[in-house]
Amino acid sequence: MELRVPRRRGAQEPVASFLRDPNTGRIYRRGRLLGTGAFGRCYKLTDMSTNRVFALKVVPRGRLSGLDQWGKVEREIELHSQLRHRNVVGFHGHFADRDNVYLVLEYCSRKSLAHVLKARKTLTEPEVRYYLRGIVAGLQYLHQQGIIHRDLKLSNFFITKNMEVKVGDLGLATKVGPGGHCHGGLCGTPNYLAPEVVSRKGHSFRSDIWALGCIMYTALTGFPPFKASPLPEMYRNIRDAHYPVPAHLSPNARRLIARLLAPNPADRPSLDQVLEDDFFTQGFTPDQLPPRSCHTAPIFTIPQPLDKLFQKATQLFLAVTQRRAPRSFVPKMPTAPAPEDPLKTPREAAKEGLSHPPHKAEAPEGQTRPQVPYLETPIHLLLRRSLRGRSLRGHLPGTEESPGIPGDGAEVVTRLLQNCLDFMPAGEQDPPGRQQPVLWATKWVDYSNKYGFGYELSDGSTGVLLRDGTHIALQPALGCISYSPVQGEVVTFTWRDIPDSLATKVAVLQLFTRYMQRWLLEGGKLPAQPSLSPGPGFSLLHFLKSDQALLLLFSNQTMQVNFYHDHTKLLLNWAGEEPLLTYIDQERQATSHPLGVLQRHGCSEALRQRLRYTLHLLWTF
Ligand code: 9ZP
Repeated sequence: MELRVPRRRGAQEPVASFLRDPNTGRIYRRGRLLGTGAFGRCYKLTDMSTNRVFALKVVPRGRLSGLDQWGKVEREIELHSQLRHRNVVGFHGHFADRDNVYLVLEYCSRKSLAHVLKARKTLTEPEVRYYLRGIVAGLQYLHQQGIIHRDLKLSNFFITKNMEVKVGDLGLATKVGPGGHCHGGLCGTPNYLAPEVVSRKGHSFRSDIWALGCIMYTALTGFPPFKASPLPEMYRNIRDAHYPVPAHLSPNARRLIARLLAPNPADRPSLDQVLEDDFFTQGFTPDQLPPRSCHTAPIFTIPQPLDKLFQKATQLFLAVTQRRAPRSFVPKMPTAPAPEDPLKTPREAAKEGLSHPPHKAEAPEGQTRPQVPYLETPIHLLLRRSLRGRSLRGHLPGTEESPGIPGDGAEVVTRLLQNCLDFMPAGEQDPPGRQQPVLWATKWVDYSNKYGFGYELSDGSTGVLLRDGTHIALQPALGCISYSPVQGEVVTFTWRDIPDSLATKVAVLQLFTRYMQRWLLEGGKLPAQPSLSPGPGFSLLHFLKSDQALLLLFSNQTMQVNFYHDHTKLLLNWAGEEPLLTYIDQERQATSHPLGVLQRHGCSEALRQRLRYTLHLLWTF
């Protein structure tokens, strides 16, 4: 016999598995429960005709019995349905049935910033800048529309699959007139009450700015600035902006928090001023965050002293490129080695300059865990960046609008690999290979959003593909610096005759070199091979990063692909006339095969997959 338990009054009706929006005729399939808010439950939702996924907010009509409550949902719908901004959760429709009102909202698969903070405890300053930049952009938009959010908190910032942050839940939001104040009652319990709200003087745009201060504080310290109990004491602390200041925050972070948490709303910065604050302008903000940073501390943190060096180098770099360079500025670089002694050993270098102990890279393979920005940039951005560089400039018919394979090596490499794969038999094992020394990049640093992409080769030489598309390399074996202003042209200098106009670029090269020598571990066990040193014309032409691999293409038509997830690598070198493919496996064992042998014999699935992915990357050039 089935026992039927009578439903409590006010308890929620189950939500149907399929829902039809009578206005559009769309049919949705309800997915799993995402969570429950004060208003009701939220589910994953799939549009059956398009397979697009949404987040569904279900507000039970039982809860809306009061006119007031009904008005609130209506207002949320009216406000939210008018909005469209990349940093505000998208509103995709609403409908109702006998039991519920349904809001179809943008689905954010990485949950909210509250979830991130719970997993991470605290966030780093670059991450906080990244998230705040998005939140401020969304908030600027809301404020421009005359909307005060009134309930900004970490759990209302949702994160999409590609790590974009979206301001959501406009349940307590209100639209104000030109005066900018609203004295209307505030139902619900906003999280971060501003002093003027506690004192019942009304909520203004600047009350949202106060909440930003609380959010920034919480993200950096792991706890809110004003604790919940006892309540009267908390209110007093809020009115006095009296909160503990943790010593570990940077002075810039502390100063911005203090500005945001000014007791007098008029003293708080505007959103524009927030972005102009030293906290943003003097610190590194990633263009993108890797998804793993949702649960694991990021690996891109720049050790502070190095960051300072780079800041200094930026100023010098800009000074030179804007032709306002002081004539002798290299000695002013605080810890750069003197020009006549540029190549100190890592140990010597470690003795000077940076005062903190070297960060132990915990990467299983040592390298390829750069502590400098590790930006998983979408391919199209990299492509543009790469095209913006010198590789196509003035040499090839391709333009930014018509990419195609650049004819500078990528074309040759692409054809070779394509042929090899096309004609390879379906063998399942690699042919017997040989252990052969090859030249490869053992370390790399992507700081291309500011300076360039730096690398160290197995012969100990280093190079930087600079942001402006030029290339500079330090070749100790040849005792020279080579500078390549455009692809195919190279000038070499000894330390004595470096022209003033190149001093800043040399300084940047030195910084990269020192950084790689001191902070990065070798990416494999292949012995260094000074005998394989490339000639002075050698340079990095392109780098391309996808979410799975890094591809490097050099001027002598050699190529390297590093696969992040298992640290395996593919190298394509030339042994005389013969293209040689080297595979570095998870055990860091390098095995080389002439490409022709692979083509005739076939290869293992592991190698085949990597070749296919490499081709896929090459085709995106
Ligand atoms: N939560 C665990 C506690 C069970 C989740 O796993 C989870 C997963 C989500 O996506 C995979 C998710 C939320 C929680 N995503 C999401 N939630 C939203 C949302 C978009 N995406 N919103 C869009 N506008 N408002 C928000 C809001 C309501 C739909 N939410 C969440 C708030 C509480 C639960 C859902």
